[in-house]
Amino acid sequence: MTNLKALIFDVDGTLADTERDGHRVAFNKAFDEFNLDWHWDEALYGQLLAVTGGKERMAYYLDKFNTEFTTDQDRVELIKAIHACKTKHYTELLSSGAIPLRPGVKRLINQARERGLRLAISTTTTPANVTALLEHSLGADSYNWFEVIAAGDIVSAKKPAADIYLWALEKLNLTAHDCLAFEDSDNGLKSSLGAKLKTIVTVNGYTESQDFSGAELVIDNMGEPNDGFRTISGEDYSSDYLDLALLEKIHRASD
Ligand code: XBP
Ligand code: MG
Repeated sequence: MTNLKALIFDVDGTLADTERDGHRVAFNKAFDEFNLDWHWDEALYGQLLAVTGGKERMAYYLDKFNTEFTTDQDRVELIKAIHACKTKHYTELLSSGAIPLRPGVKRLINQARERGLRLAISTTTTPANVTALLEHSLGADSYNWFEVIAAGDIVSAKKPAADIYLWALEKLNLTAHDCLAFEDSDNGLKSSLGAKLKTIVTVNGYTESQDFSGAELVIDNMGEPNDGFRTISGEDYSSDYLDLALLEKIHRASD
C-alpha cells in the first residue's frame, strides 16, 4: 500500500463553478466583439460542454448547431482569434472576483499544504485562465503551490482522453497509486480513470445527471465542517466534508 503523496485537481467545475457564469459569458462577449450573431444561452452551452476545450467547442458548435455559418476567413484561424478574445474577457471576469472557489476547496488545499502533500492541476482550460483563477481566489503566490499545472494545449488529446493526467503524473514522477484526482464531469472522470487515478467527483448544475461510474465518491461539493456535503454515491465513511482524514481512508481503500 502506498501513502497518499499528491492531489490532482481539475479546474472548471471543480475548483470553481466557472462554466455558466464565466466561460459562457466570456464566449458571448467575444462573439459580440467579432460582430457574430452567435449566442450561447445556458441550455445550449450545457449541450456544447460535451466537447472540452474552447476552440474545439466552437468548432463543434459550427459543425452541429450553426451549419449555416460561412466565412471567407480560414475557420481555424478565426476560431483561434475569437478564443484569444474570449480568454481576455474570461480572465477579466476572474479578476473582478465574479467566480468564487467552490465550498471546501480553499480549506482542503490549505490543509494539504500544511501536511506537505504535493499539489497539481490537470485541466483542459487555457493556462492563463488557471493563473487568473488561482491568483484572484487563493492569492498572488498560489500559482507556486501547484508543482505541476497541466493545462490546455499542452496535450493534443483533451479530456476525456487520459493524456492530461498522464502528463501530470510524468512531471510529478509519481504513479497513479500515489495520488487522488478531483473532477466534476463525465469527460473529466473518464480522463482521470484512463490514467488509473482514484477520483472524487463534486457535481455541479451542468454535470449532476451524468454517469460517474468508477468514481470513489460522488458528492455535491467538498463540504465544510459546518455545512456538509450530500453524498450521491460511493463510500463517505460517515463524513460530510472532505479533509485529509477522509482522503486517506478513500486512498487506502483503493489499494
Ligand atoms: C473545462 C473545459 C474548458 C473550459 C473552457 O476544463 O472544457 O475548455 O470549458 O476553457 P476542465 P478554454 O474541466 O478540464 O478544467 O476556452 O480555455 O478551453
Ligand atoms: Mg471540469
